[in-house]
Amino acid sequence: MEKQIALITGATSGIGEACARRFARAGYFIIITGRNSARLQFLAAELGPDVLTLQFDIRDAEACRSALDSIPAHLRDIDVLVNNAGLALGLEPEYEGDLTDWTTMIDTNIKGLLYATRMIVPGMVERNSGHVINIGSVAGDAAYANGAVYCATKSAVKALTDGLRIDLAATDVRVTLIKPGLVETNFSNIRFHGDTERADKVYRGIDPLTADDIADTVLYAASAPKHVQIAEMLILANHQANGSIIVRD
Ligand code: 8X3
Repeated sequence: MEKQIALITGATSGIGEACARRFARAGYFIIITGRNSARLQFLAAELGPDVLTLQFDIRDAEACRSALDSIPAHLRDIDVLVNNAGLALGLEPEYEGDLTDWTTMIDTNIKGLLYATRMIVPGMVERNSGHVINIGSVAGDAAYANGAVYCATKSAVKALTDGLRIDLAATDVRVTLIKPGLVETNFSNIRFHGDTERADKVYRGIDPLTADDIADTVLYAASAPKHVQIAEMLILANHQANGSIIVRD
């Protein structure tokens, strides 16, 4: 049987990178995308030979289109799309937020996810086969203090996932939303623009999730029998009740 093909966006770090490793180990051919060419090549060298790298900025619809158009014909029938590319920038009151941070989050977390979906899902519909797995967040369930715009983008991911599932209900294409809680990756370092001390505090006094924990759930959803559609999974660190309630040692 031919290898299944998984395309993972934002695969150069964190949950995306962990998904790339998990799917490669599970026997998938993987297409990994991201902006950082060196990181993509590094990962490909580790995981090869069944890896294709696509270097582009997901915020740029034209770049997204031409990267996807460059996929060789024998790798175009993507079985699993993991819409992972996303980030948080800043943690401050909504009325004091940075406009550039907002634009970057909205363009990556919402528009980038939409571009990949719009360009890849029609092929799945045509073949009546495929699986879209969107990485949302506990932050999409309810706003938390100083995180309104990030939370709003993840609420949008929830709405877009639900909408896609409705629009694909007559097909065999499955749609899943994975909502992680506190996962220790470079997420907070990016959020705080490289302030590692502030980033470290986010995970102090709890046992946070790892990127591998989340990649396991993504692969679990993808591996479920075809009649099983894991619609949504919320995965929290122990001692985390939701986006706001975290009990630390
Ligand atoms: C990441 C989870 O709680 O740090 O989306 O916003 S949280």
